Amino acid sequence: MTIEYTPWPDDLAARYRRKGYWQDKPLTSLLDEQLQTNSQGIAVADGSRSISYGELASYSDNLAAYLQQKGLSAGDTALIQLPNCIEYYISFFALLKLGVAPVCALFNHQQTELNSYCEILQPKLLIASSSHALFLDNQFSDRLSERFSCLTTLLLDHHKGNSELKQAYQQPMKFPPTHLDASAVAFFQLSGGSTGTPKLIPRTHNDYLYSVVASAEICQLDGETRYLCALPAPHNFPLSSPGALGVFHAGGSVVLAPDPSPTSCFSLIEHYQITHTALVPPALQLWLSHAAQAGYDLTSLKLIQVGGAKLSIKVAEQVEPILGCQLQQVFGMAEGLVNYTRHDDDIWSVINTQGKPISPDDEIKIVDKQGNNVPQGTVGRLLTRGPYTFRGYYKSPLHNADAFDDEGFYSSGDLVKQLPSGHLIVEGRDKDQINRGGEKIAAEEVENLLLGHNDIAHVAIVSMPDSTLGEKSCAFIVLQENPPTKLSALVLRKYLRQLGIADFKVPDKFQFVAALPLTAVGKVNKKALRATFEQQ
Ligand code: OOB
Repeated sequence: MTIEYTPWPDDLAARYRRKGYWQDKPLTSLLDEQLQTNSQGIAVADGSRSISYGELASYSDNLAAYLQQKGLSAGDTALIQLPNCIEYYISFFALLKLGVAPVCALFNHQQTELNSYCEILQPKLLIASSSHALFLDNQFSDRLSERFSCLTTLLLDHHKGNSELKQAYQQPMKFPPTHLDASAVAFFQLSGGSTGTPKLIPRTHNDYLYSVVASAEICQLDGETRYLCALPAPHNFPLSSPGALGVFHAGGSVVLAPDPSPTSCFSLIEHYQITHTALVPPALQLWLSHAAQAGYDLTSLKLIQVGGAKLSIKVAEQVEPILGCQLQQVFGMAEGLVNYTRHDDDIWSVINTQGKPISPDDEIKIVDKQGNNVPQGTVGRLLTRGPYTFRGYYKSPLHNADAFDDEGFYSSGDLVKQLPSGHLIVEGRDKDQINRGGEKIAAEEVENLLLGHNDIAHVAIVSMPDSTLGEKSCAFIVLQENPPTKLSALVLRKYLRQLGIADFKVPDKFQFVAALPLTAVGKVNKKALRATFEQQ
């Protein structure tokens, strides 16, 4: 059985192979290579524990064999939700070795998100952690198993003490290497989204491995790299840009932090002599303001990557003087395209641009509303295709018809301009999404949940400027006539939390209005709603 996805056209696939981007090797090959030469080297540490490359390889073999015995096989899918811990990479590689494609939920996702992923993927396996409130007892996992009959295997990781997951990966078992088709789907990335239902992004072994290997080279990772993974481990940035997978490819070590706060990270930087890390802009701001008085030695840091949301020039300028290391801006997306400022870029480009694409074969179009190319240096909508940019969301033909142009370019929803050097500057966004300090909120998803409330007639969620997060979210609410109860922000927050959505999606502000402004064609005029904050 194979997992369906929209393939690249034959001529482009042939080109990507000819140019050596696609090597027809599975993603797991980066682990096999370390096993040959560096099996004693530390692959991952999470504060109190560490495992070598040899252990990562054998633990993931053991788990793959255990899951095979339980009936999982190539072409199946799985849902993983784990905090930043060693078990995340063991599970990820075990599933890849089996040919089972996981979607890796973020740890702050709640029942609404997990239900949606199960709905789309119909996974056979769930790997979750009892350190998440949803899995403290069996209520939610029982409900999932009842609702999704495909879900036959649940592996819970008990944070402290023994668990089925730990027993499974520690029990030595032979897992004979199986042939993996490198053009098949390896796993699913999560889309930041701009629609009512979350979308999944199939990533193949070939395309993902290329982005990892090329990124590791651009960021000059090597066996001495010690990378602090403080953002959620499954996110595309800390996983592949070059992220943990790039570090594994280079034979360095990944150190996991529970979150990107200075309190969690600074002692780890000193202890492990961290050389590289990846942050979102709000976390960088905290690092800058705490570096001096924290009393930790941060001098091992060589490179701080910052991405996920626009970095202000003022903050970018402070990185070298305060943290004493190089800044790299990263503008990427789970759908594929990743841009980096380079080591040999001039200071101006590092501070003022969001970098240039990984690959000479990343094709960029910048177009106006009618789809015509704009003159160079003019702001327009960014479209892209290339050797690691996907060609379609999983099982979403209608949405795909809008998300791609007729040449197969993906429309990212970002407004950018390109300099003659190829560097891109992100100027804004033309998608119904709020970027809350790097965490993406699809407005429609939360609007639909609020519309489920009996007393709400209309709702529109837009971004409002915020000095720390860049943007926060505001819900404009029109109540039904004569609602029986008095609705307040407090009541609506509680309502959303009871439905179970990630906390960052709960609007920061609720504004009750008599009516929503409409455009000439009768759509909600979100531009006008956003403008109300500019006037304040
Ligand atoms: C990364 O991936 P996603 O999928 O969470 O979000 C992608 C979107 C982009 O389309 C853009 O709107 C925004 O996030 N974004 C940035 C940015 N980096 C991402 N906007 C302005 N400046 C930046 N530097 O966020 C992601 C994936 C891989 C590497 C880095 C970030």
